[in-house]
Amino acid sequence: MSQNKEPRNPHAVPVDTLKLHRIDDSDSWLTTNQGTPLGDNQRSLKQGERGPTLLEDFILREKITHFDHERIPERVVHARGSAAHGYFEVTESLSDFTSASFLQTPGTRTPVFVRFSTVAGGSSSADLARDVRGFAVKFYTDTGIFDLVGNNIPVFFIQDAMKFPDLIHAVKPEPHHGMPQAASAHDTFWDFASLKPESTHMLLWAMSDRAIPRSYRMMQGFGIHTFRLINAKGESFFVKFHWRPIAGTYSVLWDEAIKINGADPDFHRRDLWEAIESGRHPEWRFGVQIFTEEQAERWPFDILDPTKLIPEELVPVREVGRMVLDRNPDNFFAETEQVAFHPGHLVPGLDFSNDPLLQGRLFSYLDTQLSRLGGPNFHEIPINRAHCPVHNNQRDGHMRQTINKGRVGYEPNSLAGGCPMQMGARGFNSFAQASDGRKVRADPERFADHFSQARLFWRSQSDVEQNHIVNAFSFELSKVEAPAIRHRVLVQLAQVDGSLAARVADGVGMPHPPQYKTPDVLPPSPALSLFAHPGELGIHGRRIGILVADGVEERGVTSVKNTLEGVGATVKLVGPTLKPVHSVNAGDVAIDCALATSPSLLYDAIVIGGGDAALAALRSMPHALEFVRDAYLHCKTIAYFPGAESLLFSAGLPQELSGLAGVIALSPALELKETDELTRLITSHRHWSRESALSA
Ligand code: HDE
Repeated sequence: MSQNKEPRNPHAVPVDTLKLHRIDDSDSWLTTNQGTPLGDNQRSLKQGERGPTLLEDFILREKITHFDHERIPERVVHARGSAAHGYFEVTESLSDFTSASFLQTPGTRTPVFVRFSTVAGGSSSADLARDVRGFAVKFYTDTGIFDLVGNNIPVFFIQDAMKFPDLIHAVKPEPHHGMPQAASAHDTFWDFASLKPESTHMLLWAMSDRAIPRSYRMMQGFGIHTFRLINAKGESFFVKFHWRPIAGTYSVLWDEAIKINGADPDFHRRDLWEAIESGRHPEWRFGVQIFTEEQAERWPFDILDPTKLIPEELVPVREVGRMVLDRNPDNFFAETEQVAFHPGHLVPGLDFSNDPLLQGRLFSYLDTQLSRLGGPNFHEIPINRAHCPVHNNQRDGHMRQTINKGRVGYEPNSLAGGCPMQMGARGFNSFAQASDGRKVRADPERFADHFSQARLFWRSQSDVEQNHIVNAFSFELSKVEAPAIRHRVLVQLAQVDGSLAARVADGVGMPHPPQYKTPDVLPPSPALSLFAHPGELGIHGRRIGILVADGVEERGVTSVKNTLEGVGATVKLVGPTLKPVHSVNAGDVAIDCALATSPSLLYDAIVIGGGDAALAALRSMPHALEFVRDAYLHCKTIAYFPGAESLLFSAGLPQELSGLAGVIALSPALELKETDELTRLITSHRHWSRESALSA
């Protein structure tokens, strides 16, 4: 490059500010990883133009070798995930209960990195699998890293870590043919589940709509296990951790989920990314259920059993903080892939309980990082580094970054003035819990009740949610080939509720199982319904698709778009192609998405623009008919301008539109009462009465 030419990379830092000794004045040259500038990055080094490639080509070998090793082993579970940066802010001091520094003073902010994930699928599987979602939060506190590695469901399949490899082997693709990907609907999963009755409660959650969330932004999070808080006086309290989305808890329908997986397998990943990019920062409230050992003794379930929850009606959730995700990662691999969570990353003021599943996890996560991230120095990868000082005498190891200085690598020492030294009472100290048990492989007595809380969950669901649970069991079991396994699951369900078992049996086409009488140990808990958490955001952050074509009446479309965007919704104009459409009255209208790539599955509600020619054209397009039909089947709000009735009828809507739940006619002038009603309908998410009418 000559002295006068601009560097090719406009973002390059001027070389004089870098003060590097380079061969000329530009930072835009390609180099090897050793900094050697490349003369040619197009061709390998050969013996003549038509000759063999030479082994001596260190440039080619370096490039290909690096490429060959670009992938690291994916997580054995939770391989598919998406993450974001943000902050946690304490809103109510917990100093009476814990000395954890990040929970002391209202207003204190702690940086966080949060990774959401599915469990069973590989890293390239689709987002809308029926599955539990991981909800892992890394708090970079001023006294070290605290990882709250939870899920979006408050209980788990098994009670003891010993069974985790079996559970995962059962749910993962069957080993002989590697199928199915990211799905529990196969024999080995239900074989295992039906032989482990402790899984029953979790099975009901996994077959509920919790397992097909509308968005990561709309999921609750749970620490699941009981943890301990320890205050400055050394007193300990038990605690369960909760995250509640301010966007409310919403899900999609199963028919929608399987279609979204084809239309946009990155649906959740994209949703999270776009929400943050557009400034609609996802937010959760942080809640705690605090209780004492004496309280726990009186309850009919064991608080060390991770297949049980504590109903909020028994111990209310106290909101003490909020978490906001406001920055997308810069690099997926460096951050989302390399982040290493571990329930054993704990700070002073917190401690574990003896939950045997949690105890096993304390071994597993450190162990898995050694093989996934290559060695014991994974804490030096930028995303895993503590934000407070780290001083110890650990040394060396694979890929060590720190260059430790001096000759002292031990403690106690005098040669380094005794540093670094232990902190005593102000440092991390485990709660001195008394323990004098016999060495046994055995469960506490209350671990044996596998059905009371499954029944509690079932009885706490609305009719719509119960229908969806029945449908999900029926779908999954219809994919199970061995009749004996299907039968065992039905017997398992009969111990939860006779009608549930009978309805699933009908759904699968099997005889009804015998009746059981499981007592109602706890009253229903309304908080366990998805519908109990509508959120605080209305239609803010919702996606609305407006269907238009050449000949559209522009006035109404522009008004509805502006109105909905004005209240925080994302609005996309969907046309036959990306070409702007001609309007009858105001020139061309720009299109955001083409119909074939943007089905109504990707929207929370749809609007059909007016204009006779536009509607006549849309009526002849199969994708347009499908757009409307799916929105109707999935119980979404459908708004339409004059003349669109014939498109709705062609798509299969009943001839009598007035009085149809969630279907609203708009006038081109778009009156205030119409927009108010439209906003109310979209806020209510789905119009379930249509679903029952459709299945009747
Ligand atoms: Fe995990 N789990 N798990 N798990 N888990 C992993 O750690 C494991 C369990 C959870 O976004 C792995 O770094 C065992 C319960 C989340 O990176 C691994 C047991 C809960 C994530 C592992 C459990 C979870 C993981 C895989 C039973 C909810 C994703 C890669 C004793 C409270 C974290 C990794 C991320 C990941 C082991 C049970 C949540 C293998 C042995 C219960 C959210 O270490």
